Amino acid sequence: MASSDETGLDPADVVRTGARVGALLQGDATGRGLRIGVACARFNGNLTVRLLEGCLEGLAASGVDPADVTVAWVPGAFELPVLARSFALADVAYDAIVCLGAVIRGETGHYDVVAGECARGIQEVALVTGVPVIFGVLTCETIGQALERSAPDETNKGLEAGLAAVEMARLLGDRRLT
Ligand code: INI
Repeated sequence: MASSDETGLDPADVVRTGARVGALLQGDATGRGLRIGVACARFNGNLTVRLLEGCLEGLAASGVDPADVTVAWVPGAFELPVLARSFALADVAYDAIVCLGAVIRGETGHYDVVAGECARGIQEVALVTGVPVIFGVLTCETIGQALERSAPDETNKGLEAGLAAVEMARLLGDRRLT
């Protein structure tokens, strides 16, 4: 299988293609002033807390003020969409929402239902409300894979989710999209 090193976008290509169009829009990693809601599942909590650590690290590294981050826990991944919806509709205007969870096929007979409905619901909230909702949910075959994807390093999927939240909040905040 190709690694993301092989398939990732070369920044030079962004510059090259951007020079051929009227406007190039992309988010950046400037988190200062952004309000972020983080929904985290308690199920498989020894894994999701590792995602949460990574996410908070990514937000802080982007300059998001910790006082502007709200974390809420739900029982499991199935409940993440309804919490994301409440964040998105809250009077506090969250600029982005991150959903964190871990669904492991070997551990559940209804993996497909939990993982599928979680993903579908999260996307629905984002599309209906227009607030970016980031899918930081591990869907793995084994606990080993889940541990690997929540490792305390730059490959942590919670870290990626935090960075994606800042990027999407900044992109959708561009005045050419408002
Ligand atoms: N919730 C998860 O977050 N991960 C799982 O792997 C999982 N399994 O294995 O079933 C899981 N189930 C709980 C589910 O998310 C709900 O909390 C529960 O069904 C109550 O609605």
